[in-house]
Amino acid sequence: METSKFFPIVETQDEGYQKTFKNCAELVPTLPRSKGWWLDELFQYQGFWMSSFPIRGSMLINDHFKPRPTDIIVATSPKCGTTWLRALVFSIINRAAFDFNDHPLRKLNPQELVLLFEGHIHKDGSTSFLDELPSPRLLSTHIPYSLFPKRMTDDTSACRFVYICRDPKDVLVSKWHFSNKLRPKEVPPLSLEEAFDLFCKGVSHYGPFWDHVLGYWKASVESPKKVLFLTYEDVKKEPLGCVRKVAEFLGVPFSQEEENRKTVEEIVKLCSFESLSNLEVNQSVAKRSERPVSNSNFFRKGEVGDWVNHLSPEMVEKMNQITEQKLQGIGFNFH
Ligand code: PAP
Repeated sequence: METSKFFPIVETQDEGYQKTFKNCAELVPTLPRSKGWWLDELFQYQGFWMSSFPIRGSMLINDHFKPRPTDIIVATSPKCGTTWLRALVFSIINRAAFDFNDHPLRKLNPQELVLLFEGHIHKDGSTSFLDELPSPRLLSTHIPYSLFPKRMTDDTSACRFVYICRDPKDVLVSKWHFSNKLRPKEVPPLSLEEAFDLFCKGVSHYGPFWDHVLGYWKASVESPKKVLFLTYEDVKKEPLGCVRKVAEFLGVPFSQEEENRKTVEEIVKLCSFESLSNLEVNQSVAKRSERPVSNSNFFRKGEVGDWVNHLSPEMVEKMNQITEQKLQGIGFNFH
C-alpha cells in the first residue's frame, strides 16, 4: 500500500506565507468577535464566523493558491458528512489503485488521506506544500464558496467542488456533542440551549449555516459542471446512485466491467458508518499535538434524524422556520 505520495514534505518558510500571515494578524483583531463553541473565539470575516486559523487559510488560498483544472475540492459545513464524503471521493478517484481489502482507508482516517485545504495551504510554513501534491489533488474544505478566489470559482477554471449538506437540526446536535468532547475538562459543558442559540444566530464555525448552504447551492445551479450539491440524507437513502453521480460528475464514470465487479457496492460498503467506525484507526482516542480531537470523535451515531432525541418542539419549530425563511424560493429544502 503506497500512501507516502499523498504527503510530500516541505519545510522551508517562504515570503508569501510571511506576508499574508502578517496581513491576517493585523486584520483579525479588528473583526467582530464572539465566543466559540469550545475555547476558540470566532471572528466575523466576509460575512462568516470563523476562527483565526481558517481565516488565515482562506487569505493564503486567495493570495497564493495555484488551481489546476484537475483539482477536486470536497466542501462541507462542519458536521454535514465531511468524513464520509472524504472517504467516498477518495475511494472513487483512486479505485483502480487499491485493493478494497488492503485499502488506505483501512489504515488511515479520511482526514489523513484528504487534507484540509485551509489547514495545509501553509503546511510547514510554506505556501508551496500543495504545489508538490500530484494531480488530481483532492482537498477538503469548510470555507464558504464566496470566499474562494475567482480563479477557482469562475467558469474558466475547471477545478470542481463536491458539496454535502445536512438537515441543520442534525448538524446542531452533532456539533453540540462534538463541542463538548473538545471542551477541556475544567470548562463547564456547553448546554444544548446555548448551542442552539449560537447556531440560530449564525454564530457557528463557518456559519451562518444557511448562508454556507446557499452559496454552494447557487453555484451548483449556475455552474452544474463545477459544483455538485448532495445531501447527507440523499446519500443515506441512495448511496449507490450518489456514488455513481459523483463519479460521473468527476469525469470518471463506472464502466460496465466495474459494475459487473460490484465496485460501486464495494465503495459504499467500505465507506459506510458501520465499516469506518469499526476500524481500529478510527476507534483511536489518541489526540495529535496539532489538534485537540481524536479520530474516534468523528464517529458518533451516523444517523438521519437523531435530533428527535434532543430538541424540544419549540426548538424544532424555530429551526424549521429559520430554514424555511433562508431557503425560501430557491428550489431546495431539507424535507
Ligand atoms: P467534521 O465536519 O468535523 O469533519 P463530519 O465528518 O462532517 O465532521 O461530521 C461528523 C458526523 O458524520 C457525525 O454525525 P453524528 O454526530 O450525527 O453521528 C458522524 O457520526 C457522521 N459520520 C462519520 N462518518 C460517517 C459515515 N461513514 N457515514 C455516515 N455518517 C458518518
